[in-house]
Amino acid sequence: MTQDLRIGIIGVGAMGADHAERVARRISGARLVAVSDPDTARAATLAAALDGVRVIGDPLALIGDAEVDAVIIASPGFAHAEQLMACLEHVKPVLCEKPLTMDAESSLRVVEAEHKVGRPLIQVGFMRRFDPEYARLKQLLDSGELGRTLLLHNVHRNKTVPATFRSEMIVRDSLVHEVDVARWLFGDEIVKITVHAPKPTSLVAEGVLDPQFAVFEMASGALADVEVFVNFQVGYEVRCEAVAEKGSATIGLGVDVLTKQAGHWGGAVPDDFRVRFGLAYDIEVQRWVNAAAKGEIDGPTAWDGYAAAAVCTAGVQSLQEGRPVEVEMVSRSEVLG
Ligand code: ISE
Repeated sequence: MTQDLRIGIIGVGAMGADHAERVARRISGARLVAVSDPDTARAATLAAALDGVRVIGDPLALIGDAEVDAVIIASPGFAHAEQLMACLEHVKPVLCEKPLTMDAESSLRVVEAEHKVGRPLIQVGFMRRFDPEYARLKQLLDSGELGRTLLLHNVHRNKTVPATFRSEMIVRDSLVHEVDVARWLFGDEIVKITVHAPKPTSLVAEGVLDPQFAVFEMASGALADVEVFVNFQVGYEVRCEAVAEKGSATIGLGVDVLTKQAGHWGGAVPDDFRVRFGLAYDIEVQRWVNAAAKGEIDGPTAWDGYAAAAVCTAGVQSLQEGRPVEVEMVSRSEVLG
């Protein structure tokens, strides 16, 4: 009988708690054994509700713990760099929620450190790649049936976010998903980014630039645009339309169940990403567990995390300076050989 992969989770806020539930109840070949969170009461409550889960106060101690085989990092982005380095030091596979780190420079250091270890240990939580609708879109575009892809139009709306979610976080924590989606769907790097800020909604704190409208220029000359609106009030909506030479394809219309009732028709809008992307997270974590058990990863790499961080670093600068900013990235072969 093969042994379950023993998993420790760092950060049990909304996303970490969701992953804890997932690993404890739905993922096969894995067992949740430890959690860590600065809010020790929150960690203790979660651990008490699940069998055989310890609370380890210090996240670095969790990473080093002899009973933890692999780690999920769901702490805030500013804590990632140190925790990722510790995972590399202990040679433990890690699924790290986005962003990889807060900027291009620190992400590059992580890529270099992983390269020194000699095998991929880091997978980045760009879960949309595992969403069945996105996966079908990717397959369709790659098949060439529609010809060359020319444009992507993206919409990314959250119902609300906490008041601590400032303008730069909209780039680093929300827009970063479309950065990865554009790189992945086009199979190409983003070379320039412009983040426009229209007059903000009156429903956010003074100084928060929400919504934002970004334009990515791909190395091949293709373009992608993204509306990100994190205080949309209505619910969670993520859409992507690819326009190609011989047709277009749209995902995220949310028309799974259409009801007709009392003179009206309609469907439901999910409240947040845990609902909309629940299946994508399940598939992502299951595939990561299967791969980690074999000493591999199966999804977005540290390099993908670095590339996204480089684009977001330029994006934050574009937002602040109100102009297009070229993305600065080292060449892949320079770092990875
Ligand atoms: C959140 O962290 C996510 O990753 C969600 O997918 C995204 O929609 C949201 O804007 C972020 O805050």
